[in-house]
Amino acid sequence: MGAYEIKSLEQYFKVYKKSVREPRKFWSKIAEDFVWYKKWDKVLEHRLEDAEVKWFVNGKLNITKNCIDRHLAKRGDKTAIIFEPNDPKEEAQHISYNELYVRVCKMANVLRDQGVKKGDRVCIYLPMIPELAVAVLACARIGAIHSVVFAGFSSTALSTRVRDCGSKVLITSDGGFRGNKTIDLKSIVDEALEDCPEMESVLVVKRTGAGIDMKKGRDIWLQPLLEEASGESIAEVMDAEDPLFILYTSGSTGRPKGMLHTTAGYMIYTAYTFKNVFQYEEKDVFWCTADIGWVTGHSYILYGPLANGATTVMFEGVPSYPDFGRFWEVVDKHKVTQFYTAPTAIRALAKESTDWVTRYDLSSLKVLGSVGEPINEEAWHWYNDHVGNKKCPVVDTWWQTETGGLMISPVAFATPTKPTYATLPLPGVQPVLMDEKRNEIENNQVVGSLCIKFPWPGMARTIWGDHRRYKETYFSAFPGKYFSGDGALRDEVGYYRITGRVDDVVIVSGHNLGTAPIEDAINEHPAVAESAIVGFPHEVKGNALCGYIMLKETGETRNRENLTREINQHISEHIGPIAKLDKIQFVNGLPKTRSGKIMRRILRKIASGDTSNLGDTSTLLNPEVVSEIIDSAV
Ligand code: 6R9
Repeated sequence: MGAYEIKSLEQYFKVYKKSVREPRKFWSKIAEDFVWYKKWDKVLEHRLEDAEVKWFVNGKLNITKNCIDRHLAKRGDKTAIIFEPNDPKEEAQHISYNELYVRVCKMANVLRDQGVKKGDRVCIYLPMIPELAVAVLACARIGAIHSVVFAGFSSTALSTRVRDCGSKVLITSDGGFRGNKTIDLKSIVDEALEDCPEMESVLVVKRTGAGIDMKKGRDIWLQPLLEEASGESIAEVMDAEDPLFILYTSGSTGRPKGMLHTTAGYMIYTAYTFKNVFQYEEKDVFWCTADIGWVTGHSYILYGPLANGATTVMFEGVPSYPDFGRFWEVVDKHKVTQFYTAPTAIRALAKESTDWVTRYDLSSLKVLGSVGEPINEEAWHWYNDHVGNKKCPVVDTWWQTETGGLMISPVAFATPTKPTYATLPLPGVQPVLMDEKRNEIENNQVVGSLCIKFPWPGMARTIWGDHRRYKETYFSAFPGKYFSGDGALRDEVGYYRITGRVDDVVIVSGHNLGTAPIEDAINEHPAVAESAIVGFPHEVKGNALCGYIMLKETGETRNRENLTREINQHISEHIGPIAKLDKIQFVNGLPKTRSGKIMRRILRKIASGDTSNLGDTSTLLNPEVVSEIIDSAV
């Protein structure tokens, strides 16, 4: 693989220009590097205003041929997946491409024996164990559509998803290990399936050895079936636009949206972005700390790395177990070269002593990545200084479940980085900023709603079962353009900084204020651990700001009034007096989704004094903090 590789800023600009001028030629040249049963007739067909996009029309392929089979001749003994268990005392597993091939084929045969056919949906509710990767790839091998549900989700969330995609087979385990906890996954599944009468079989992986109920006629232990199964399995011939997976993402309102990704475009896009942004080389060991239950895990633990024949780390545990050095211990142990994590993890670790970092040898690291939310300046510097030793470019990658792969991001060693900036669009990505009157803003040093005006291969094609909602959510606010729901600022050289969801922008006295930069400013105060800013209605200003602030030491004895004054002064200095907070509430925790995002929607309601209907709180990691915040509301 190597078409349009980027090794310098100059080359980036050249490649980018090519991708915009001749997108069809550009992507077809990259697509040539993959294995096809039959090449495409046409590179692209699209009508964005109708949310209709097709890439590599009539091309035929199988993604597992590209992620596994084609590597066997050259890299059969190379490690594809390093499995690092939750408990550091349990031995890590090195799964070679040869072994992965056999394991995926076996699982594919088991699924076929269960009657799973091309186009059927298979839900996967597993902890971060090798069987999760194998199950995902086995679905892809037989053309079944996988729908991975993050194993931290509740039974309600699971059953909603199982029903929405109409899955008749579910793969789960007896349980999972996370830090010092054992999670009883199977009983969550049992509860979820009470509402899913269509479910026919549940394949159960043994992981914890906990005694569980096996429902007769429905539940089957997986390992004995795998042992029996053949290690060869023919890969289904898939159309380029055949569905590969459904992955649910929560909307700001209503039911979760089952984002549907298809085969060829997604494969090519994740592979190309992986290779270039992280400057992946053959001997590298890539570690993305996300869970495969999120899109980041799909694209940058599995498909992107495997399509490149890379070694990818799969970590079962958490950053704080058995201690705060766990990430760095794993980097040292497996000589990780690229490390990709989320700002929430960085902030949590930055609260602890740097001794946890310095006691390990991190000299193998070359590139650091960030994803999931805007990274604040303080966290960026901590990451850059203490983890990267100021030698590893920090790629702040902006993208979404809907985009399939990285969209705006530095290319390591090519794009000069700038703290809190995702910097420049990747090849093939044509971002635009839109103003309130729905006009494209041409100049720099502006803020606006971030849209993409031309299709890219990795984009989702629809919402499962609801194309109209797909069109309405993403293609109607700015007709003919994909609307990301995020706001962004473009600086004087054209670098993008994501300011947060557009619904996180608050207009105070006619000024657009992104909540993320205000939070940045507050977080720089030495006593503050984390904060969330929301707007609430104000008679004179239209909106005013309320800050929910968590202190590093919850028992902070300093006078709260002084602290309030200091924080506001900090904001005045960093953003301007306009961004000062009208209300401050010191809290013990912030309501977060299981992927670590602060649920500002809930805080917004509390701040405006409307706690009657807080909407769906079932995906919160810590629902208990909500009542705590309401009870002590100012
Ligand atoms: C990949 C992923 C998408 C939303 C997105 C944006 C936020 C992600 C970001 C970022 C600022 C970054 N987001 N990466 N904001 N800088 N580097 O996270 O997908 O879970 O669908 O979330 O996350 O708000 O719209 P997803």
